[in-house]
Amino acid sequence: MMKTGVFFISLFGVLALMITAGANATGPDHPAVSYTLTSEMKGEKRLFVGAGGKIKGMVNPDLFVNEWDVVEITLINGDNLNHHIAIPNFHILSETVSEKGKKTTITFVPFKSGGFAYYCLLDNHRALGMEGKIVVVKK
Ligand SMILES: [Cu+2]
Repeated sequence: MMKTGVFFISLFGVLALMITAGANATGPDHPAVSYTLTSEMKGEKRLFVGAGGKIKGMVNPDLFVNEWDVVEITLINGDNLNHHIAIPNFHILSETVSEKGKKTTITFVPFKSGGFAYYCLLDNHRALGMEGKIVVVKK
């Protein structure tokens, strides 16, 4: 009886620790910063457009992040063309979204500071304008 009681108290302690740690942690479920982009076509142009927050309505916005923070970027298909988001400097390539309204999210940790391109390589979209910059600020 006594042993069972001790076990439950320890278990509760461990759970409480896990919950506390979870609340403070950053990780894929707790990004330090998140941005949302929508794909748009304007005539021949293919573009990323900011979909909320500080970058709302901005074309191919600069995305400011801190080095070593967990960063989340969501791309929403806004035009029914094939799109993805690639950031080769951080070894990132999202899934392709092909239908209007479909989303894909990438999560990564920028491990070096500087300016790095993000773009869509599908169907010549990068050459047609679908490219922006991630600005990683040194911590
Ligand atoms: Cu594209």
